Amino acid sequence: MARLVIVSNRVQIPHEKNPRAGGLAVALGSGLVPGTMWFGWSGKRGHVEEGAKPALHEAQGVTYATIDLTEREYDDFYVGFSNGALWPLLHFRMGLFEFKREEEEGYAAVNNRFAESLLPLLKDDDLVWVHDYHLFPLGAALRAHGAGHRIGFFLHIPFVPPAMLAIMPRAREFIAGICAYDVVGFHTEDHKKAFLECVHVFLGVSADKDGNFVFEGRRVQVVVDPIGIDAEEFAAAAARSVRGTKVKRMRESLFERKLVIGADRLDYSKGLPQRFRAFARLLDRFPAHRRHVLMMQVAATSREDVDQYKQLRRDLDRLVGDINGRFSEFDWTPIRYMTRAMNRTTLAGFYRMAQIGLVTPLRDGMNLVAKEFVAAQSSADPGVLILSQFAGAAHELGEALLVNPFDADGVAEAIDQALNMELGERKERWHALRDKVWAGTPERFTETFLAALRPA
Ligand code: ADQ
Repeated sequence: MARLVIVSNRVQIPHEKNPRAGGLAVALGSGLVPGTMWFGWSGKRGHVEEGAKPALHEAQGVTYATIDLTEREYDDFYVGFSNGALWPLLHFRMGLFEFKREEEEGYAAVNNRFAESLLPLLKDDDLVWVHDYHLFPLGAALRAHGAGHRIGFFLHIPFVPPAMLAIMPRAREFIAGICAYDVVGFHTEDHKKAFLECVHVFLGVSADKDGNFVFEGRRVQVVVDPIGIDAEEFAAAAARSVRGTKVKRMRESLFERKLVIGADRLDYSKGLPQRFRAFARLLDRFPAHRRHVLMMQVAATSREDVDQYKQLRRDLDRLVGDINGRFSEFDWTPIRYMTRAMNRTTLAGFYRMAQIGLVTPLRDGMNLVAKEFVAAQSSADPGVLILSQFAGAAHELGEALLVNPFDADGVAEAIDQALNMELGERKERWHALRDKVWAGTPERFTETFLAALRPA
């Protein structure tokens, strides 16, 4: 069988200390089978020798091949174009979009260096699967160096309609570059539709009803493939964790109060200021909940070299201080806020003991926290998932309480509804969600994509 070669910006080698919070690492980590090669950036930066070869590392039958970045490449490719331009734009945040031509060039140059470093490692019949927005032009760069492989691309974040993409200089070339792939995958029909509209507007090419089109002689297939989690494993971790000392300490600290939990990377796409304001709105409008509920937000710091993230962190510190200052009583503080990553098993236990999972991104490709919250619940007394209608997960998890995260009153009302929800309704909603979350395994995600990528 053909070997699978996964390419992503950052490679997560299993022995690495302090694994980072982040959906891609979690999702790919559990889908890797022996024989696979995973290629990408080591996370190290500094001096890079001209023509340096990738470092190779073997673990559990998987080959990890990594390259380092120079400081300049890190600034232009990662901090600049990937996270200062593409990330905000594709999350519909045009006001945060910062375009600099030298960063766009740095982005293209790093993609080119990825291609040059990867190509000598490839065997003729390898299937190459490229992941995420850092590497949009990698397929075209590989082709430019002569790669005739089947190459696929999966985007883990949303895609925008043409009117928005138009703010990107050279939007046409950007879209044309993506068409160097044989297969392009998205989490939802919406993202796929937006991409095909861009193909139509910028390239003048229309897809057939299945999302296939031909551009410059290459047939491109566009697929929808929602990512999932290993629910069985996460549920077991949650069940284990609730018997452990951390959950016990947590329970004691609550004094029978209800717990609303949020866990995210500290990222403006996750809607944290809006979430805190909605919680304050709950306390304002439904004062009976004061002293009987508290919200815990675990926000793992992320992309700390990007200016917008530094600003967000300062804004959140102040906002939480304001809300706690305003509502706290001598024996109750409404919001517990931690800016760090938490051990996955502990987090699973906290999800299980929480009455509400508050997952309210302003835009999200999928959002795995929503699925993890569902997986962690006990069937006897499940908590309620409150989910943003703008998360990709909302397409699947319709039995959650769906909210518009921009509407503080609406979110406050949903929290009130969830706090008052009878056990019967909670069970009914959870059973429906459970079936969907259990069906969407990482293996299914990989298999669906590879079925499209394998040669006919
Ligand atoms: P992310 O934006 O990173 O992923 P998400 O899908 O929610 O978002 O995944 C986050 C992961 O990190 C989850 O597994 C979660 O448990 C973990 N995590 C979050 N906060 C944590 C904390 N404080 N401590 C420890 N762990 C924490 C991107 C896209 C998503 C898409 C994924 C996968 O933005 O939309 O779902 O890729 O495709």
